[in-house]
Amino acid sequence: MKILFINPPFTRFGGMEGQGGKTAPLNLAYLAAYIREYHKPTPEIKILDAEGLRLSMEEVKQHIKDFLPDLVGMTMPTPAYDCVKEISRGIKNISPKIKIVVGGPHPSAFPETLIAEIPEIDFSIRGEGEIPLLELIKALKENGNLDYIPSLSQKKDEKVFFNPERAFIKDLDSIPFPARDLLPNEIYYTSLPKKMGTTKGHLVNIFSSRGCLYNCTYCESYAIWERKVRLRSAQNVVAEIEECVKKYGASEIVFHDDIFPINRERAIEICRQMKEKKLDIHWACMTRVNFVWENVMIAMKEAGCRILNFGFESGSEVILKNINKGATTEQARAAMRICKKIGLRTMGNFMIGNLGETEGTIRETINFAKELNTDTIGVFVTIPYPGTKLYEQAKELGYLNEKTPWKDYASVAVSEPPMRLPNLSPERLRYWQSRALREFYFRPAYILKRLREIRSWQDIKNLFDGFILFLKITLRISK
Ligand code: B12
Repeated sequence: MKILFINPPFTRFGGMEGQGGKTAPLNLAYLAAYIREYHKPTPEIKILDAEGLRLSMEEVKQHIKDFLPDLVGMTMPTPAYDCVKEISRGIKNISPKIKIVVGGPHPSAFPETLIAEIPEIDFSIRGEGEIPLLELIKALKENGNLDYIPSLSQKKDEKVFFNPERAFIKDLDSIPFPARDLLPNEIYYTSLPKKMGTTKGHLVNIFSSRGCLYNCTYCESYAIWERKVRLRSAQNVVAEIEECVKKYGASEIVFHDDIFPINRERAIEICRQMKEKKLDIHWACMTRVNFVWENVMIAMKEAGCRILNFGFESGSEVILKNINKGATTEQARAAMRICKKIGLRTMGNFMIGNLGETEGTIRETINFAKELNTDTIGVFVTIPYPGTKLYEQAKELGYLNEKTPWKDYASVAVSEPPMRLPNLSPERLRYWQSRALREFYFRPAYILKRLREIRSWQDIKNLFDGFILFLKITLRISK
């Protein structure tokens, strides 16, 4: 059996790029590794990172023709909708025998309707994909019954049948490390505050856990993982880092967990083992303002952590409550005091255009961003992703713009914003987004601070790259 996993090239297909940088599609690499380990005989598997390689639709179709797989698996964030549809049509034109399965955020939000909307797609899988995909492959091979496969949507007599049962892997250590040998590793890099102080080697992304404990209204984590967190053991995580360093020449790592130090003891233990193994890497991770402890942060810095990425979201307590953030501005201030004391660089993310937003609360957010004075910031217009509470709220209030194509559910600038607040026009939101970035970055004290940090040509180049990214984003916004 031949399986081709595709990361659809949606940013080239009319979608909007994120904040720069290129990240490996670890979801597909996890699925590939799991099938390789647990399906015998081992199928022939390829991953086409068409998004990372910026392939054209023609190039994607050519790859499919050349490999002629039995099954194509595509990951599908919402903005990739049209792109996945087009690829699916292409596949069935090449050969109607090739089966197509999709998974990821959009199919997880619409398990009962998606495969009816796009007739070329045979199956979709909601949430964690490893177990259902393995079962699907086995059943397809044996012409078996698909009805018992958890999380699977299939078509019968032109109707969609969705099995709501779920199958989460209990022990994350039982999942093999992602199949990085199937990825074009040399193309991945980070746009995080350039960068983490290293210039050699490659960027590698890692997940040390799955899921999140919180219920932020704008986040789709629940639809994919439910409200539970599963952790890999420190030993398992460090073994993967070691593999990345030794086998793939990694010198920079980004942990993509929702909250890396979710468990203090485990975070400290990961750091201890990283130091013990003398892994010469710099790394970044995401955390929450109420998950910043001085002893943990010191251990993280000593183990090579350079950047902490925060979702502060808003400077208004009212908005923080509205989005159910479960954190306060005071906690954010306290977290920043610790980071500054220890000397960890910080990146702050903010949203504007949430329910209840006014020009007054946006002003609070801009002032708050300047007060926190992180090393860099990102400011995004809120998008109500399907599968989130916010999507339901926006729909109920009549704020959802039905005309917005799925490709515009992307974080930078959008032509037809998916959510229209009665008191803030899209133009006004874009104005404030651009203004927030300008006010933050054009402060003389900030510019001086960045100039003072210059130590090498690489630093000058990094600063220049950062400036170009800033121009790209603000010009796009003000279009
Ligand atoms: C880290 C992260 C990123 C990273 C890495 C993304 C990546 N693809 O790995 C970066 C910063 C690059 C990123 C970019 C974007 N992200 Co992001 N990201 C996340 C985050 C925080 C974690 C993702 C994660 O846990 N991955 C771990 C892997 C193992 O899980 P997974 O990707 O979900 O895959 C599992 C299942 O979904 C399923 N599955 C996935 N694909 C497939 C395919 C098949 C065939 C099958 C069977 C199963 C399957 O099986 C996998 C293994 O169990 C989530 C929030 C969250 N907590 O989930 C948001 C999230 C996924 N991102 C989101 C968005 C919007 C984006 C962007 C579109 C932003 C933009 N540019 O505008 C891009 C899309 C990039 C892309 N090609 O996927 C949204 C998606 C919402 C939506 N409906 O589309 C999320 C849910 C956050 C949110 N707002 O709620 N993101």
